Amino acid sequence: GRRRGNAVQRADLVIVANRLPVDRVVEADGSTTWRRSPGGLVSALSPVMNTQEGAWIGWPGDVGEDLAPFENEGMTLVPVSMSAEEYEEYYEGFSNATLWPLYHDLVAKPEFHREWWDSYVAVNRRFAEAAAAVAAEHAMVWIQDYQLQLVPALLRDLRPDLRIGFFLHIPFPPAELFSQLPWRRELLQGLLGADLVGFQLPGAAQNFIRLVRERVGHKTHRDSVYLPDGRMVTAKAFPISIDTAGFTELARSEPVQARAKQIREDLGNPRRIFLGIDRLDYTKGIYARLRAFSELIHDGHFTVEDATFVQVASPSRERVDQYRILRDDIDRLVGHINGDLGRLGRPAISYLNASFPREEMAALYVASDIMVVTPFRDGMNLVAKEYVACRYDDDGALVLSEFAGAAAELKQAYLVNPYDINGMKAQMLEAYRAEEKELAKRMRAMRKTIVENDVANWANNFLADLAAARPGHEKQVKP
Ligand code: GDG
Repeated sequence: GRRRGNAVQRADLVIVANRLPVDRVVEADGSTTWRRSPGGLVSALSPVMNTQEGAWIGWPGDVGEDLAPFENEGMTLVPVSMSAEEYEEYYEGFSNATLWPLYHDLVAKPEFHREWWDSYVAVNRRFAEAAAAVAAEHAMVWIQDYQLQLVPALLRDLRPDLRIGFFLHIPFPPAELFSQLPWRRELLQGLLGADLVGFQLPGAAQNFIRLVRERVGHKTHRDSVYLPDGRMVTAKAFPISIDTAGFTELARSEPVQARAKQIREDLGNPRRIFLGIDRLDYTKGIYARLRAFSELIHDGHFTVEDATFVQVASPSRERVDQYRILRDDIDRLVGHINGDLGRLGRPAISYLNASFPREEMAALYVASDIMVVTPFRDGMNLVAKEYVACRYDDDGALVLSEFAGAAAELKQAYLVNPYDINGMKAQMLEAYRAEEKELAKRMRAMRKTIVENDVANWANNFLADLAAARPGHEKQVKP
């Protein structure tokens, strides 16, 4: 990308997210360029961004550097700088060791540190200032996720003319859990700076509304909050989705088909391949699902020749303590299971602690018979939807936790409670034994769901509601 110095075009649509939608690439001659990162959010938003003057504000991925805004594939990218200390306190600390476990049902114990909070406030302010500087008059600003919950209010203070939207990608906890947070009121006030606050599920929106009523004392009715200054905030569910057509096309492509066949052969052409794909995260229930699978072999329901489990765990947040502990636990469990149950050239579990290109992911989805998605709590879970998108022949089974947001839509999955190992074993076995006709009936219904609600629908629905919201200053009734 080329620098444009100070001549940054003011934008009508501004996305504010922790990360910029690009990754730095160092060319052979040592120069750096930027390549669009593969995320679903970028592909969902780039059509809308290209029809308007769009800007994206985010952290470029390296600490301690100051980069000027630049143009990339039709949008202005505005890098926000972060020191190494801020990265530790705002990102690894408050975002991922305080908010992440607190918002996921306390699956791990959240840590509360006042210095982390101070950093969170400082970094949120920097993002808000960057947004205020780049947004055109009456522009729409859409802020993403739990790292930036103070940005709506900080931005409204600077720019009351803007329409401000916020979307939370992770669950929003019930009052009983959220209330542990020493800064609960500040966070709620931060979110209330938005005109529209979006969640994955209606229950999360209700949790938010109840907390605002009880902890901030504002009047609420159904999905609306009425502020003393006459402004109104709407809290509503917008279940996120994937580029369904894009995944289906990729799955059907010749290279992915060939690679899927190769994968089955490499695994020794077992009758059934089970698959798990997750960021290596304690919310995802990887440990419990591998135990359930190993017990099915141990109990004699099938052998390692009949069935094998491929678990991809992509490295994530590796410097956060809880993630290191989890990695060690899973290393030990996989070693134990393969040592106990594996035969020469036939491990029970093929465990890959690595990231792969999108094409390889698609080939794994195509190659596998039973996708196992068992989070203890998950905002949505896109992996479940991606698997369904890749099963264009209406075959394959999805085993899905009822605690993933996706379960509200993918009702025909083999639903499980990941805390109930025996229940999980029963559903995995049922999926293993299911007749083709039964699988096709379920898969057809799930495919219909994700064709009807893809990520473009998600983005358009949110932006249409935000466009219809009246920005705060117009609603103020001055005595
Ligand atoms: C958060 C919420 C919500 C994973 N490993 C590789 C790879 N992936 C891709 C998957 C999928 C995405 O990453 C993971 O999305 P999930 O939804 O499954 O989970 P989180 O990362 O926790 O996402 C979640 C989501 O935000 C969106 O709102 O659904 O609930 O927790 O797309 O395919 N992709 C590639 N290589 C990998 O190794 N290329």
